[in-house]
Order: sequence, then structure tokens, then C-alpha cells
Amino acid sequence: MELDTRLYFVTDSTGFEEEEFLSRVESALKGGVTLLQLREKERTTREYLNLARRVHAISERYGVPLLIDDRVDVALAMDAEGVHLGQSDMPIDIARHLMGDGKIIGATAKTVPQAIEAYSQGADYLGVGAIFPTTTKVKTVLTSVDTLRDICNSVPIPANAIGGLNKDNIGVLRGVPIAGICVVSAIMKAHDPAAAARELREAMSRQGIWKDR
Ligand code: TZP
Ligand code: MG
Repeated sequence: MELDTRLYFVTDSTGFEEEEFLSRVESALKGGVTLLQLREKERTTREYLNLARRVHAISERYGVPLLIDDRVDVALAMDAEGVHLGQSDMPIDIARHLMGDGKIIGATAKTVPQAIEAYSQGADYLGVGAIFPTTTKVKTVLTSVDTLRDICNSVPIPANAIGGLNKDNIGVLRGVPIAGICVVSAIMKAHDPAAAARELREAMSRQGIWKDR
């Protein structure tokens, strides 16, 4: 499956019954998200694995790659398309060695040196943020739009903005050479996740940050 980070939906099942969560994920896929990440912080390994299998059965039907947050072992066990790794997770070069070249490996980078290190260790894309304060459970500091721009210009791999982004504030990304945006709540907590995904795509187009390909 091809890596397309333009509208990257990062999930958070907190507060949802499993069936409701899965139907929201499917709705987002119907709305046109281009990449999916299962991000679970509280589950046991077995719970994470079981949920990942169920999400994968859905994402495969839409031809959208599923990446697993933090856990190379879970991703390998259920044959996900890849992983997303932060600065305190497994180093990118070790994950690449374990997963091979056929898997997608994403990295969090908040500074230019972190971006260059992740790229040189074999990361396929970068998530950069938080651009705005976020209500999603995350240990993060803010990254300025200037740093985001510097990161985009320092590596040849796609870099996405993340953190507090929604259809009404992505105008700040206008002119920044990002590959796309990552969102959690803007889709996860929307009344209608499919409509939310479509509206994000439209807003990105209006702001010139949706690149046709
Ligand atoms: N990393 C930086 S901000 C963030 C992560 C995982 C959470 C983004 O969530 P939201 O709801 O889109 O602000
Ligand atoms: Mg992590």
C-alpha cells in the first residue's frame, strides 16, 4: 500500500464502546482519510493486538495503511503496514532492522536534529508538533510553525503537522511545505467522522495544503 500522509487520522478509543469506535474508524475511512494510526496507551498487549486486528480488517477494505503507535511487536504480530515511534520508543534504526524495508516507519520529531536523525535512521515520514495545544492525552510541548517549516526543509521525507488542528485553524499551515496533517479529535470526536474528514480535505484544499497527486 502506498504511503499518503495527506490526511492522517490518529485514533483514540478512550470513552467509546468497541463497536462505536470501530464504526467511527470506518466512517473516517469513508470520508477519505489517507492514513490511519491506532494509538492506544492504556491497553494490555493482548487487548492492543486484538483491537489492531479488528481495525486492520476494516482498513484493508479501504486500501488505507494501518500503523500501530509505539509497538513494533504488535505491528509485526498482526502484519500491520507499519508503526509510529516517538523519541522514547524503540529507535528507528532498530525498528527498521526488525521490520524490514517493506514496512512504513514514522517518527515524531520536534526539532531539526531529531528530524535529521530519524530520517538518517530510516524513517519514512515525520509527525511534527504539537502545533496548537491539544486536549488529546499526550506528553508534548508546542512546536512553532517556523520550526515545522525548518524541519520540512531539512529532510526529503514527508513531514506532517500535528496537534490541535481542525478545519478552522489549519490556515496557519498555509505556505509551509508539509505533506499533510495528523488529527485525532477533529475526526474522532466529530458528530459524523466521515463528514469531518471530507470537511478537513476541503479546508486543506482551500488553504492550498492539499496537494493533488
Ligand atoms: N502528538 C503531538 S500532539 C498529539 C500527538 C499524538 C495529539 C493530537 O491530537 P489532536 O486531538 O488532533 O489535538
Ligand atoms: Mg510513542
